[in-house]
Amino acid sequence: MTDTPVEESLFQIIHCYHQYAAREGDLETLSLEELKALLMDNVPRFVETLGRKEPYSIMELFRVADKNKDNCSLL
Ligand SMILES: [Ca+2]
Repeated sequence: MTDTPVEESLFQIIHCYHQYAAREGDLETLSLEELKALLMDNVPRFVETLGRKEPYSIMELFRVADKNKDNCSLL
């Protein structure tokens, strides 16, 4: 059985996450720099929208998503 389009998209997102998470430090988490690179390289229009219309910057997005509150990585 082949993957559905949604499954294929999810696998691509997971693969992308791991590619960027492995760039520095913990291989399983995204640093702020890794998150910035992932967003700028893969969803530039989304990032542009954040800067123009939404009060959240990438830093704010990172802070909110920082579940363990270590200010240095996202899981
Ligand atoms: Ca990392």
